[in-house]
Amino acid sequence: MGFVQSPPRLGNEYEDDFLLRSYLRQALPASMLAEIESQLLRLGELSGGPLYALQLADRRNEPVHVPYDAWGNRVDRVEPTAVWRQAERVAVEQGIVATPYERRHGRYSRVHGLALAYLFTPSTDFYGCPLAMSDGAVAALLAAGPSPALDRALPHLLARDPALAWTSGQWMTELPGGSDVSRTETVARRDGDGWRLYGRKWFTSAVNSQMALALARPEGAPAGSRGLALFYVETRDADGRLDGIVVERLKDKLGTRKLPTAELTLTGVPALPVGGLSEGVKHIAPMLNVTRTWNAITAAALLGRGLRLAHDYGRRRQAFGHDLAGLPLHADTLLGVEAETAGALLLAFRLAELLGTVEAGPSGSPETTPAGTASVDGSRDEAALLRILTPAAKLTTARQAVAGASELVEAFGGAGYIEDTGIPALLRDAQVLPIWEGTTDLLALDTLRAVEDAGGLAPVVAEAVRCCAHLTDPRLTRVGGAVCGALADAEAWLDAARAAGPDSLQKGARRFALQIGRALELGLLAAHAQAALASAGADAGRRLKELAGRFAAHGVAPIFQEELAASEPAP
Ligand code: MFK
Repeated sequence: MGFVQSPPRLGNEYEDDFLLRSYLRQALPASMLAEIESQLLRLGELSGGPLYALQLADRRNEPVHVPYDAWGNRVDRVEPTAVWRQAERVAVEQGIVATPYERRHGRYSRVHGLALAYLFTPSTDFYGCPLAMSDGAVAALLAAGPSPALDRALPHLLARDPALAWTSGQWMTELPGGSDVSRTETVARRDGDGWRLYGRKWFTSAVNSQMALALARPEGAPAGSRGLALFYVETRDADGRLDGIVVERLKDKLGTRKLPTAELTLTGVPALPVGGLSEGVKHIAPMLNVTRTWNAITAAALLGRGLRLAHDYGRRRQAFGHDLAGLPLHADTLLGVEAETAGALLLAFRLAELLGTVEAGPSGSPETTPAGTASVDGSRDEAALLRILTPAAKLTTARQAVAGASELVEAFGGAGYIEDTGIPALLRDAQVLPIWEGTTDLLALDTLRAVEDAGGLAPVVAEAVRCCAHLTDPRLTRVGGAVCGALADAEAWLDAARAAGPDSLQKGARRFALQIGRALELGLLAAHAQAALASAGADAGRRLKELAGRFAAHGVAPIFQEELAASEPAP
């Protein structure tokens, strides 16, 4: 037999992740990292070992919708894949949803929980989706205050016992609108024993969740989004049968094919209002913000996974008398993806830090400041920064995931295009990230709104200043200059676009949001590299500095120069 290529392999996904480990070393108090590192190592081993092997072996299987039993009874069973059954158990045992709310390490518990999610998600065929929604459901229920729904759901959503654990769905999208939910047609009707929902939900993720949060319009409520209310729904009755819910079909999607996304008809499912009978969008917003944070973490995680596979493959694959890894152009291409991955990871975890701080509330415990950083002053500023960065980070990292996944698939040559290598799924799955939980354009508009609500870009500029304050390396100092310049341009654009009117604001919103996201990624990367130069050893510091330089060369300024010129006073 002639030549046979050995496939790419993964090792311990925590041990082999230079960027994640470097970030956690800087961001977490040393005593905390020492305490949680054995769990990260165990999950890294599981993710790169048995879970990845199962994922490859289970590649062809997809969830199956069984509408009727053998005797003609409507059952609407959805049979998950083998990976999902395993993932459900691992997620609960590792406490991926519970960790941020148990707050064993105060505000850092959110970083801990999302570091677990980061390691877990790439090997579990998007089981991160129901986990993200469950995490978001906890956030929304807590934000709405004491309620029977909260009492009922919380012990299940935060359970560490697989026998008790639930996940949550998020039912918003309907035929008239995915981005614009104000046209929601689902109606909530009050009858003798409480509220029931009637309508059609067009995309509902993870239909086998035990509960969901759903938007519906109470009968008689005004049109538009303010007339919507948020409802808590349990999907099955005491006998385990779907209660007032018909699963019409599973969606035939481009990617995330292991995730049972379904079309549902609600035929009177019992429901409890959450937070009153209006302003449903406002009440579901905490859920959206949490799932958008998960989205950003997942973008970085998928890029990291693809990079480790590509690096391993590069060491196994020979071409032109070298292994691929030794070919300067191949190495340079991967370095470009690694630079984008580093920016995405640092921004996604910065979001996690802010979420952890804001969740603690103003009286949260004053834990030690992470090494190499200074905290933004005041919880109000942190809340404003979190509000702006949530959409900006989601949209920036999601676009990076798609571009990076495309590059990574190409790094395998033809093998990257062949289904049973498992590589193509990387690109298909990445493509969901800029779509669900709000498209890039929609989130750009949300970024703009959040900036206006904050009275301008001051929280973002303060964050950039914080990042650049301790830069001393000459190259990193130049990088810091690019960050501040990009944000000054963003502010100038905002003034000019405001003056020009709503159409100008809308037209440039995507470039504006990307400029914020990319500039902060670069600022965080420069600060991280500078701190590593000082403390983590010359090799790590040099590598991070090279990544910062490469990211800067890619550019952080999508706003058009002509748009800025319009803001300059006439000569
Ligand atoms: C592993 C990866 C994890 C991800 C898994 C997730 C899988 C889930 C699958 C899905 O369900 S995907 C579908 C998700 N759908 C969306 O994300 C909806 C996208 N559309 C939007 O986000 C729109 O901007 C929105 C529906 C919120 C707009 O609604 P409206 O009807 O125009 O309401 P409006 O007036 O914009 O906002 C109402 C209030 O909510 C305002 O407050 P005020 O009344 O005080 O002015 C807003 O400021 C507030 N609000 C809106 N978005 C907010 C928010 N507040 C905080 N954070 C936000 N994100």
